[in-house]
Amino acid sequence: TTLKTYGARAAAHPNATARRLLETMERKKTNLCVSVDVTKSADVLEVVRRVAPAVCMVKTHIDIIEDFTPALTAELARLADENDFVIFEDRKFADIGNTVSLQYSSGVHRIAEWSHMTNAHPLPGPGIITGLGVVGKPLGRALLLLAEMSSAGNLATGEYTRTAVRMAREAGRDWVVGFIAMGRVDEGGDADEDFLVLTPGVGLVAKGDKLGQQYRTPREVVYDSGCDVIIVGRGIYGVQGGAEAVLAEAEKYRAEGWKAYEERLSKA
Ligand code: UP6
Repeated sequence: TTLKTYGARAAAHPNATARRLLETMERKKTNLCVSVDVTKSADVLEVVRRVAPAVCMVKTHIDIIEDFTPALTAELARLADENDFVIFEDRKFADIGNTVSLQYSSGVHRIAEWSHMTNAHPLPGPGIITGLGVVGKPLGRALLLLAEMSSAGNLATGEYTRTAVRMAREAGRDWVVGFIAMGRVDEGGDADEDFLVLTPGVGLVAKGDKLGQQYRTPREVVYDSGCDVIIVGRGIYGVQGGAEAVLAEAEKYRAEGWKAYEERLSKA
């Protein structure tokens, strides 16, 4: 997987959202996902409009927005089509199948309506995948499992991680398209298997925060660890210098991430 181009992987992928993501990555030459963790609708849209040319994906935490209305998610969906990126609501579902299908389809946020991709903890067992699939599969959405985490002391290690990968394989790639993980947790699979690995905890400057976050560079994540998408939050939207600086910083991460990918392709 790590030696194939994003474009070649797109052509062979059974899931429409994964295909769209991989095609976008190839076309825009970017494996950067910006995590827009700000709490006002106008600020979310401002950051998204700025970084749009540099990203393949925008990640949201819709439940942190203080002035949420459906106009925000409608505008995000419109911007995604206009600027060619995928929306990933980082909901981290973690309940029984019946509950998560309600949380995914209903409530104030109606995540399934506008978010192309979402994610779940494998903790509750395979019912969480099935429950989300009842809602998301008919819409052509895609699901990621959290196989590992970036924060210090997390419990998603060893046998837990291996079980997450097994659950994804059993669910089928037309719905579970990959993982949140720190590296290639999917080694040893069939030749035609192709999971996406999306990796948070990426920063060029900071090494961590006061609450256990741990950062690695785009190169460590993409070249050394073989991950597919780098997820960057505060390193981009938190940069000093206003809106201009945000795009410049996103472009810096895009260039770093793409260079690491190109070098990885010629590793062999
Ligand atoms: N995130 C992590 N680590 C994980 C899973 N998810 O940091 O293991 C998410 C956070 C945040 C983003 O919820 O939205 O990725 C990282 O933000 P940062 O770059 O500002 O640290």
